[in-house]
Amino acid sequence: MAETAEQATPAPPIARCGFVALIGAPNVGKSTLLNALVGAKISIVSPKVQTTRALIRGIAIEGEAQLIFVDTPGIFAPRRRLDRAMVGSAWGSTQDADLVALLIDAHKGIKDDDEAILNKQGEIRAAKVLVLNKVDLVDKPKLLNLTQALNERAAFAATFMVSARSGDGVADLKSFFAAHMPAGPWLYPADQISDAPLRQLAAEITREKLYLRLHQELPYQSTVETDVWKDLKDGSVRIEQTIYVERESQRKIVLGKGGQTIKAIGAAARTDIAAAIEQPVHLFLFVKVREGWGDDPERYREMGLEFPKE
Ligand SMILES: Nc1nc2c(ncn2[C@@H]2O[C@H](COP(=O)(O)OP(=O)(O)OP(=O)(O)O)[C@@H](O)[C@H]2O)c(=O)[nH]1
Ligand SMILES: [Mg+2]
Repeated sequence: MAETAEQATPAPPIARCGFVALIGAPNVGKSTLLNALVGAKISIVSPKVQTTRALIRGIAIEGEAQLIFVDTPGIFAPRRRLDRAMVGSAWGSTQDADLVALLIDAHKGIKDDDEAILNKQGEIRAAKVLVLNKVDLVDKPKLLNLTQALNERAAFAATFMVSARSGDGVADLKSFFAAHMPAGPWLYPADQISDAPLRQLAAEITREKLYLRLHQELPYQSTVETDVWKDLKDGSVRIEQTIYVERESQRKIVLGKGGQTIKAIGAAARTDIAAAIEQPVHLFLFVKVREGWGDDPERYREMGLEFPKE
């Protein structure tokens, strides 16, 4: 990843480079699509809504184009301060994008959150494409009706039908993006696929395992931070992370009976972090109660989000 910058291949003489923002309601498959477009796990995925919390960039090369994909938090009607920060960052991504891809879950169809997003498409200056995702779950005739209904709602330059999970249609989508990027020099070395610091990537992986393990309300009341990252002489890394929750009762849930839950989360996270950084990892997880962390500006800085005033 970032460490390999020195070995970069130079950009071709007639280069293209641009930003593609992936937006949509929660759970439509934005992060899965980002990972499929880049061909590596950059952004965490879970069956729960509101998994992605901040903008995550994944970088790919297609021909002479460098594509910088921006995965975004799902857009929904925000209630809490954290929701507002997440939704604000998602809309913000559309302002800096050369192309905006609006994802719709083709299986679920047009829901309230999609409606609200469609109503604001006029505010996006960049060209827009429509991406119907999860087509592996839908019959063809339904897709055609949905395509028609959506294209009546906003001016999309093109419509794509993909399955981010199986990879179906993703190559065509990527070619389209590449052909529509503006001319300009590459912004990243050719072999760089992410710009996230490893500490952040590691914290996200642990949060994913927490989400996958605990299915109740809890995930939204938790956040993970990497406190210590120490390279050891034997080539391994010692990583210490804190899982913040809001109440003692939640801390007990994360720990589990005899510490079983946290142990399982730690084991799963350690394996994935080690694979991501290609080094052996010693992972130490701590769980702390921090009441109202959702109103603490420092937590937002750690997540890469702006702190909304209210
Ligand atoms: N069947 C099917 N499931 C998919 C597809 N793409 C994503 N999913 C599943 O949908 C769920 C949500 O995927 P994510 O990629 O986390 O969705 P997201 O839009 O990033 O969600 P938020 O970050 O919460 O906004 C996961 O369980 C994915 O495995 C697809 O093409 N087909
Ligand atoms: Mg996501």
